[in-house]
Amino acid sequence: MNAPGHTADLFGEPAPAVAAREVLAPQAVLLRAFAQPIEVSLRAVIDQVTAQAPWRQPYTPGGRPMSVTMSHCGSAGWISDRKGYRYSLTDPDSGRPWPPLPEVLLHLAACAAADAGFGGFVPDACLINRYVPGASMGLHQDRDERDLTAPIVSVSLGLPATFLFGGAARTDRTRRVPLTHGDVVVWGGASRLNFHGITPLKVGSHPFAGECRINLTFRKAL
Ligand code: MD3
Ligand code: FE
Repeated sequence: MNAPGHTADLFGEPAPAVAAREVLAPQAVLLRAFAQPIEVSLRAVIDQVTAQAPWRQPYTPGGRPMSVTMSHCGSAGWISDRKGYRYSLTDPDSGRPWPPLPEVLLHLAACAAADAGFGGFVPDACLINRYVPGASMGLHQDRDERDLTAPIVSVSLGLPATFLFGGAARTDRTRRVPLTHGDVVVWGGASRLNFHGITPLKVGSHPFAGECRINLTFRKAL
């Protein structure tokens, strides 16, 4: 699908039939700036969600603080505590269900997934990670979701970051992929269990998120 309000429209050019795509690996597709046309709605829904489920710093099961802060929406939220990593139907900080997954986010995730060849993607969890300068995410796999045939859709917002894209084994060599505001990546099938991470965020400022980077990941967790 065309990203709504694509800037090409402003210049009277025909909108591209599909977004510009870069294939990172089999079934890992980067859609550059795909989310940019709806950044104003994204800012609004992130503010709504984080008003209901405030940013919090997760701790590893070993008791070490992670450097990102997180919020969640959807029927399931990812949590980490002394008992391990898992999805929970309620926010442990409030005891209430997570805020609902806004329609605009469901639509964005489904459109991006369909563009990358994963039709019918209906996520039930959206993890929201916030990075400040120096914050990073070490190499890991995402394997807490029940249905590993569903893709993960990620949306990068605010400051740029360097994404580390590895292989099926922790020791496989990693590729560095710069991700900037509005970039959307769909990871499924053959790449769904690849190791990945984010290098320490560099200092900077961006109109969308000030001195931060925000990443949304859409998952089918339940
Ligand atoms: C590749 N987040 O929340 S998003 C995470 O930018 C996470 O905050 C990073 O890794 C971030 O778990 C990276 C891109 C991403 C997400 C899931 C993947 C890439 C992936 C799953 C499999 C392969
Ligand atoms: Fe991950």
